[in-house]
Amino acid sequence: MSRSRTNSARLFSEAQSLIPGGVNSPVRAFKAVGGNPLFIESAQGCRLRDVDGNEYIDYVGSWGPLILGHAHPDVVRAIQQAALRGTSYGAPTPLEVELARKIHHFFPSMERVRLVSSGTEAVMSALRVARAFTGRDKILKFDGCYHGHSDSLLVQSGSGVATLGLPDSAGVPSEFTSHTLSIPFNDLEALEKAFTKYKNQIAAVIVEPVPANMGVILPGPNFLSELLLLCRKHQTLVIFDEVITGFRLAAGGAQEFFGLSAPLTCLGKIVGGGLPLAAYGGRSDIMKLIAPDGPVYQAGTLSGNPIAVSAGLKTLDILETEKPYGRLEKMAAKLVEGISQAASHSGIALRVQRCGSMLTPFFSDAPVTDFLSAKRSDTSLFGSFFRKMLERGIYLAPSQFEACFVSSAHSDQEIAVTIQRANEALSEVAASV
Ligand code: KE4
Repeated sequence: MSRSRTNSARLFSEAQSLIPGGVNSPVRAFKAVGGNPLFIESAQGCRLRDVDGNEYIDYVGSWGPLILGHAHPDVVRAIQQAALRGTSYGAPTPLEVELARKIHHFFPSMERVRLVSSGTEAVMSALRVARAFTGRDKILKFDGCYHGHSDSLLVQSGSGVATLGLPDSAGVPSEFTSHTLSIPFNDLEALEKAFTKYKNQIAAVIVEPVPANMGVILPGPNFLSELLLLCRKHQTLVIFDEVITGFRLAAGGAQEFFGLSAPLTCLGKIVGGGLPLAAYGGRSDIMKLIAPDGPVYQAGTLSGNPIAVSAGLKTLDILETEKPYGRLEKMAAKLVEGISQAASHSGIALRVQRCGSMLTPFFSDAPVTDFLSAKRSDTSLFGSFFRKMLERGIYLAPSQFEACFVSSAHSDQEIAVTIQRANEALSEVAASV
């Protein structure tokens, strides 16, 4: 039974006459999965409601921030109370000190923290201070990882760049990316070769410790620890881009999850509780270079604004008291098991890769270990699966090169319903090939 989408369609056509692609961020456009984007009216817990009154179980969670689900009452109350005291002062507040202390508590490697308004800003700033600290220019990233849309990082990017099949981005002069190296994820040999070729030139290696922007890909058993050792040997800093993994894999992110420590870390999404807030930070001897203490300039009108900080603080407080990670892990594992069984019943080659409560169904019969193998998966089957799940009221990430997220607002009941709907959808997909 197809759902009415007339209001979404009308709004999308109007939006396209005012906003590029009708969306304020490309991945929302459904370009890779076909059909038009839904316009959302409201959300509560793990459910979205679109402007045509259709309801969906949501596994996007605003691309990661909503680990507690939508409109958590305590988070909403914190936002309301903060707003009554003013929305932004452009001056320091006690809340920012409290949030910096809490971030340091969960991420001991972040001895000093600077709050900003987006993950892109956090990464841009971390790269700048890494270059200043080392006096080197080159940055090394991994194919398929996405670190926001700053010019020098739009090289072999994942997320929306991969979703749209863009080579990189127009409008970025080659000089701006001439210091950016990109090698395959999970390839330590390529990293060693880069260090040999660019001896003493690489300021930092930036990595999503568990990439989610080419779909969820697991680091090889010793990849991250070996990467950290190699970088230390070559006096190259490591930036763990934990915009997605931070507070997602564990309260202390991938660093707690794997028992590692990075000189610099970027956070976003969950740390802002769904409001525009991100952070970068790390060793105090590096961060002391940031203005006004040092010569590295970085600033922001709304950095650390009390509304976003209140939402972030309340979110971290709830994560600290409720400790949902074991339950999130169990629900996500059950979901993966159920979808995998459904795929094998229908004879579809599907591997669901998961780390903690983030997961991606790859239509591939081989393990997906890097960008090349991710791009070998059948994106048209993914699109067909996405549309059939959407028809059945399940809202997955509208791209093969993204992650789905389970929140603490999901329950075993929603997981069971999702598995049932995946069974139906995959049988239909199998029948159509
Ligand atoms: P923002 O500038 O979008 O807040 O963060 C950039 C960023 C940095 N690092 C990582 C690992 C990220 O995943 C992101 C942003 N993630 C995408 C989704 N994969 C945001 C969604 C969008 O672009 O609309």
